[in-house]
Amino acid sequence: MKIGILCYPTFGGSGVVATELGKALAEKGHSVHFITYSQPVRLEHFVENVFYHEVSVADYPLFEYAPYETALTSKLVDVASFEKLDIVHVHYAIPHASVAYMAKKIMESQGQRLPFITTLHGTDITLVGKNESYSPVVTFAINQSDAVTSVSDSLRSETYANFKINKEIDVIPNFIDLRRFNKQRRDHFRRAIAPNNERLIVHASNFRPVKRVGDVVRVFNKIAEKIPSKLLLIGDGPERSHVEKECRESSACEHIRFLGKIDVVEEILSICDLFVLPSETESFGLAALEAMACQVPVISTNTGGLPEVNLQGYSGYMSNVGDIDDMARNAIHILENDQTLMQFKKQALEHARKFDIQRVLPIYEALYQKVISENQ
Ligand code: GMT
Repeated sequence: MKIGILCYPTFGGSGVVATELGKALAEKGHSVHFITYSQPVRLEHFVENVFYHEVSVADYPLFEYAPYETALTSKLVDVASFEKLDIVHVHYAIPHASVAYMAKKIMESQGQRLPFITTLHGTDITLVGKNESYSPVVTFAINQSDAVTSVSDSLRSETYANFKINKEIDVIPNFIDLRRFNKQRRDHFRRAIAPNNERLIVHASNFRPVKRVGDVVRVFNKIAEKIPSKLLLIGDGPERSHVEKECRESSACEHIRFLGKIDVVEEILSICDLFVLPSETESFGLAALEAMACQVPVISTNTGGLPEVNLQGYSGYMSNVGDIDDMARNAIHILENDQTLMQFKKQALEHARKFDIQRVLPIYEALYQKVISENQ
């Protein structure tokens, strides 16, 4: 198949899922065309059958806001016509679903077909999409999609609850490439970061308010009171300076390290003992799954799709949003005993295997085939 993919190219989960899916499809022999405004972060190496088309937005003094959607639509039409795309898969509804709809209509006017699938990822529904400045367009574009998928049951229900959707939404969970995300031997890193064999706690996110990174620090302070530990914070974003301030004021400040945006997150995860994800809302929690694949148990909230990823008492524990004491109690339970920790690590990996990309990829391929044949 010849597949076009629209996504955000940044560190966000939806862009990561789109890129990993595209690479895996290309490995199976499909031609995959990414169309976005910069090189997707996970598209770091040459992959046969993967093509990247950059969207450039022509500026003009009249524009207070440069019309990215128009430029993206034009690029999609151009690529679809020239490459003879069979289908377009858009990740994150805003603005990609309405862009794909517009492109489909333009192609139709030229006597060509361009069906599209919309995958909902979370904030396009739960935070941004339901805002009245976007919701009419999001609703329309979802309903016009040839197929709609969501990354968890929870997100599917939220979509039906918040929008007037007259289409079936298929749940296709996010996935993990276990060839990349697995526990690697990085003992020298561990010795450098935790010279006295302290426990290593980790968090990775885009440091947006919804991630509640301050709670990670609060939970860590409580853990560090009981168990010698270090905290590694991976990522960057709008909340980082607040969190840094909070760290400086915390009792365990000297044990907290900000690593910023690093590409090889799996190498850091490989040396860690516990992942903390205290999000306000999380439609799936891909970062938690990446940790579990590297044998890192997860302390998370029980919001959104997290219960579909983190199994209570098995791959880790879940607590109510903001319940620092409960999160710290559960963390200490996992960390205080070597045997318990080993057991949770093993179980985290076992559960992560259920999301192996090799299981999920054929589901997407079958959906593409179905949509293409319905549109012939
Ligand atoms: O979490 C973010 O802020 C990024 C966002 C995105 O769209 O890039 O992530 C969403 O999609 C991920 C991939 O499907 C999910 O794992 C995240 O749970 C989801 N984020 C939220 O729902 C807050």
